[in-house]
Amino acid sequence: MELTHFSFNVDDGIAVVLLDRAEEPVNTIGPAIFDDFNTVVERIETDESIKAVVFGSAKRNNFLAGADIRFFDTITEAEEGAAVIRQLHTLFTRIEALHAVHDKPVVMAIDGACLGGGLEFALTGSMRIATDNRKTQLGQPEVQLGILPAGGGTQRLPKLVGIATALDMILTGRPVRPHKARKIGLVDEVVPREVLYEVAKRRASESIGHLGEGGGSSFKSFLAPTHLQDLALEQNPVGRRMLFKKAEEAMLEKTKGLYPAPQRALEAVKIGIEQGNAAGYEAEATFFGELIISPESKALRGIFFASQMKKHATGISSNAEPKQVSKVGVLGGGLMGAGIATVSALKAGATVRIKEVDTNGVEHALRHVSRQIAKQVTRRRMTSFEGEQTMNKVTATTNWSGFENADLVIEAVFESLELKQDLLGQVEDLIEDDVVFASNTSSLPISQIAADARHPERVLGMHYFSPVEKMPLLEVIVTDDTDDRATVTAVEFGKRQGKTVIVVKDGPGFYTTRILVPYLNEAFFLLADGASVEAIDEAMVNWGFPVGPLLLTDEVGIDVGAHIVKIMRDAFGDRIAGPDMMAGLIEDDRKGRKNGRGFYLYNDKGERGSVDDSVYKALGLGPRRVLTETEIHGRIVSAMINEAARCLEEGVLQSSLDGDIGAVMGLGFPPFRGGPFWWVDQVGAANMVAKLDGLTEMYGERFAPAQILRDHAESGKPLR
Ligand code: 3H9
Repeated sequence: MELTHFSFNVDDGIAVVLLDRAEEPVNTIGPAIFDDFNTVVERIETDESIKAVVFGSAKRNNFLAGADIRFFDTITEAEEGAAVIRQLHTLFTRIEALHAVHDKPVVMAIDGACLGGGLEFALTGSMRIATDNRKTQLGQPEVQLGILPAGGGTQRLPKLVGIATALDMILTGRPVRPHKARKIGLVDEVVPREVLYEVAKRRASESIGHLGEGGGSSFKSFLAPTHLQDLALEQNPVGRRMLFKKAEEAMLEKTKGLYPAPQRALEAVKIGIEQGNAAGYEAEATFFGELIISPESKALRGIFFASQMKKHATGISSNAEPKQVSKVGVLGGGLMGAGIATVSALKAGATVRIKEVDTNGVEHALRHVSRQIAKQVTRRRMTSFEGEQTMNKVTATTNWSGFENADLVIEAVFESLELKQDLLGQVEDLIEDDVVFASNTSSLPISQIAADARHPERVLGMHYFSPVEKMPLLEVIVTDDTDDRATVTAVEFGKRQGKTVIVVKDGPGFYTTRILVPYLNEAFFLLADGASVEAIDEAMVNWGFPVGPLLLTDEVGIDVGAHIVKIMRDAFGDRIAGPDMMAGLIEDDRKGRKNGRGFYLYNDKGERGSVDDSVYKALGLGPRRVLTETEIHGRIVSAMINEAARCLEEGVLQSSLDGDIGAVMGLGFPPFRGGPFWWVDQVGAANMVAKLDGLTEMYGERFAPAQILRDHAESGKPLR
């Protein structure tokens, strides 16, 4: 038996089969290993000396990461996709039958990622044992790639953990950690990595002779009390109908019906429950075929690969080496500063010194960090000892003590050029010549902040997004003077903080803020043209943005928005000027959520209510009229995309891929549309130009298409 992707050892009647795609960084499943897999199963079925099986992985921290996502791009027809899935179903059904039919219990020994098809494979076993390794996670992330679990996940998972829990995992794509997996009955035991195979072999041996108790749904898990409760509700047709209805409502509320994959996944679960496994598997295959060639899935896969590529990117073209950062100084312990401190200690493992103006600020900053760490402990992502150790890395002060040792200083104070310049000057008096200074500004040009710097080559921007702990993007901004060493230091440290990093050229608004301004401005133009606040925000949410532009203005702060819009207008002139409504709002003391007065009404607790109709009077606007959603999102999105294209044309962006990553991860551009450039490729650059030309005719030069769009319209070449 020649095997390329597995090792196979039989000891005392127990076959230990380890998957190892030696040539790949992680184990994945796809046609390339089907033959090997079938050979393994056949040997287990026929070799009488084998009484039980343990399946595991020869890779550290990785059990099986699911289907090989690269393979998906080779599928061009729905039927082709469905056929691959049927083949996989046959294989998985045979593995499930090893216990149920051949009386050979199968124990899945799981250490590391067990995702997608990986979990579906694990579900075919009689029992699952997982390690308590931090890298161990079990999940069905398929919807995040615009497909559904198609290796039996929509059928086996609900039977094991109950419909409600399975739907939660399948529809959100969120993985569970080992202890949670144990609690919901997904795994039977959680053990330290060191004893995984010893325990797995023992359990395999103990299970020999217990025919029928395995077969995909573990006997033990079935007896868990929470499980019985769920089953009582779920076995009752009325209860079940209610459950599916609620799950569908919650899903539609989130997806606005824009993502076909969760809808199909829910349908597949329902078909399996109501019509039986065979119908359920067939639904999986058919829906997979349909989804895998859908534009939504292609765009989501495009984002996955783009963010994987960014993990390897340094943002520079030379071989400059990054400075090793172990100590970070953070100026300002407000929401941004404290967030930066948190990810620097928690994710990057650095020692952090925060400087605040007074003891109140110090306390506030430390409390923020401590809360974030406590959350990790509660969620069992770290032990309380590790939590304490991490907290010990963070200190705060009202003077400059500790800053002289920093390897990197990140400034996160109020958006005032003078203040930032002044702080840079003071820091330069303290730090060594090779220490990098970063400003977390969202709009001020870095070259202006560095105007009087003694060492402008070590000054750059590190633009984080709020809340820092959650938002995945970091925009590193470099001036003509910034050297490669500083750039790569910021990029590598950003990655350690868990960020996807893009490097952009300095300029007003850099990339993300710059494309946000025309987007917000166009919302104001629409208000001036008679559209209502609700209509504008709803149209954008229905197009796929997480919030509408006017609610976003309330969230960011109308005063902050006005400040940014002014900076951009000063820099780019009328081309990027809005209808100048912010001043009227500020005069009417409207700053947004923070003072409870904005486009929306807020109660005493800061909870948002409906639109505040008095806002129109404050803006000097008359009665509203109906504008179609197509007109609203057509104008707003075109304004944003056109500005993104200018950023590419001017070299602010290093690539269109960065532009897509920045818009999706920083601004919530709908991921299923792939980002501004991916989207232009979908609609066609020629169509985009025609649309912008039409808008220019109607509304003026602000819509004049970027030259790069015209070039691509002419050449027909894609932007991505
Ligand atoms: C599925 O399973 C469908 C089924 O229901 C039905 C059909 C069977 N494919 O992230 P890392 C590569 S859909 C191809 O840096 P980490 C990755 O590109 C699939 N390649 O490491 C990178 O390559 P490179 C559902 C993959 O330790 C390298 O591995 N599964 C795949 O931070 C290292 O990755 C998922 O969605 C893949 N499936 O995280 C899982 N996975 O070094 C997606 C990884 O050349 N993957 N690579 O740039 C992940 O979530 C993380 O990669 C993982 C490791 C947690 C596994």
